[in-house]
Amino acid sequence: MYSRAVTLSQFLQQEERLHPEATGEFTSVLMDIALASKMINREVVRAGLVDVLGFTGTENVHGEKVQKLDVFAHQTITRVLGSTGQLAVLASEEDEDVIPVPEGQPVGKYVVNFDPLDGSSNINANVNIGTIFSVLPRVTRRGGGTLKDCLQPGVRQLCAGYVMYGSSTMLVYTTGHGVHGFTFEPSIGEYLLSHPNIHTPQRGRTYSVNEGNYSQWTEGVKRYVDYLKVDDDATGRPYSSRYVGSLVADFHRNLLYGGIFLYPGDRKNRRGKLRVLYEAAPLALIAEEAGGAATDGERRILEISPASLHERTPLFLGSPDDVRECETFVQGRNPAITVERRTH
Ligand code: P6P
Repeated sequence: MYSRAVTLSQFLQQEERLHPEATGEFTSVLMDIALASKMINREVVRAGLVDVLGFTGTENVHGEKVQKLDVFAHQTITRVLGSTGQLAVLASEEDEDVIPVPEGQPVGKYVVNFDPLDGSSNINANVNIGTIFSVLPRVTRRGGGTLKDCLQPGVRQLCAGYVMYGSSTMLVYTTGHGVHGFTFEPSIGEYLLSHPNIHTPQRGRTYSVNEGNYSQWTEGVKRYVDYLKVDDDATGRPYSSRYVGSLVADFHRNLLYGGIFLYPGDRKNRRGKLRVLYEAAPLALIAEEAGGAATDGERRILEISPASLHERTPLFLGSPDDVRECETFVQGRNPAITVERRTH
């Protein structure tokens, strides 16, 4: 039944053999992330049954109500990864400060920034949610890792990936040698290679944005989204609007089918809503490795050096031709293009 199946562990070992200098430590970090995701997946798929839903009555560092699954995912990843001796420090969306390796545990040479359960507002509606992770080399030389180890530009990432919990749970990652997707087979508890070498289409026909924020957008973003809606067969417009409101789900669909995801800054939040370290940067590495692009409207996401752990950034992410075209509107470089603005 599984004669041709390749597990995540077998795939990582094959990858490791391509790099004689590899020590296996990095592979074990990825396997630990996969283990934590299996533990989270077990609770996510049962969420509607064991009253894990609902609020803990506490709030996270962003003043957002924290739901039990968020806390469980955060604690699971912190516990599994913190006790392996591979990490110097961790950072989570759910924690205001960095998370040191527990007292008495050996300190390793890697750093993991993660969003334990992105899309949490969708938990109660059984809509896809996800874990996003970013693996970096530590930059400090001795002792426990510090904030400096976490605050690195995305180009320094050794690995980036996400786990999408849904109708089937998938783990997608890159180490700079292709983007590879694995589908979880619960009956054997293994991730099986299902999407080797993912490449995103040069251009898509889909855009993903919360149009409820239209009135807050800059003129350039408004013109771009209006432009996508104009009926023009020659340029493949109008595009279809697809917006789940769960970053991992919207990104994953556009990665496979093509298209662009936008979370622009606006009058209320100039930097937008999404965070650099554990949302934009890991997905930007995956997008670029799959042939796509990721920008804040002016520069590559991967070149942003965040000054703080939860720094936000505008995000335009997806098929390269779509992202480049979007940038020309955001930067006001194509005033000649007339765009009908729908008033209804
Ligand atoms: P809005 C979920 O809360 C999240 O962080 C991302 O998963 C998602 O892309 C975005 O926020 C949705 O935000 O403002 O459109 O609800």
